[in-house]
Amino acid sequence: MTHIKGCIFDLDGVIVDTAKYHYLAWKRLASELGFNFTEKQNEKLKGVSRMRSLDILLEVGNKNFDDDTKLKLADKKNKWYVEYISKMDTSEILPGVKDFLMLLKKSNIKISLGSASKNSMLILENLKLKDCFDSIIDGNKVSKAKPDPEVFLLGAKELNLSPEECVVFEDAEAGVQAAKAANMKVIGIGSSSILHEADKVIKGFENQTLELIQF
Ligand code: B16
Ligand code: MG
Repeated sequence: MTHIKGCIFDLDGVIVDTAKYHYLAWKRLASELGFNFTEKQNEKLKGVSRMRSLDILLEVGNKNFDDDTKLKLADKKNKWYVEYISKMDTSEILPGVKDFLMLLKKSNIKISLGSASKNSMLILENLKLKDCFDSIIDGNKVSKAKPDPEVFLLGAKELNLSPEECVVFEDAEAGVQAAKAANMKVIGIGSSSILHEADKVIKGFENQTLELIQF
């Protein structure tokens, strides 16, 4: 039996549903560039870095730009996205998440964030969850995007734990692969048909107990 001493949480899609705000901002950019962007196409951007997301969007619209223009476009999208997430509050924390974090704290299990988002800090502050975390690893601290394990390995390191002592909570396929590459247990949040590589898959944190992190 593996004794889990640390939990590493992805942010978007696990703690909060920011995908809808990313979608609104990318859709606005697409519309400015003269093409439509559907919610289904937005699925491909989940868990993916900002610049890779832009590349996927531009592929959809069949558009090509030089690197400098691409940086400006990503920046524009981010400004709109930040406008949306600035209005977030604690009511947007996904059901059961706060209670589960409290349960981990009470049980002396260490907690880290492992997110690709460079806006993680602003989101955690608005959700009033920053103090729950012993370590926060976000898109500003890593150079390699998921499925590279860097974000989760850094999390374990900051918690002073070995990867084998940690479990990752992820909603995206690339994130599940990153956790596996880090040699960690992984619990998928969402559908088991998409997250089939995860050790367990749950719909959400409502009514979960410590049994969840027993393997
Ligand atoms: P930003 P996660 C990811 O967060 C999102 O799922 C993904 O859609 C987004 O492109 C990425 O963060 C970068 O976000 O533009 O705010 O830096 O799921 O790893 O918490
Ligand atoms: Mg995610």
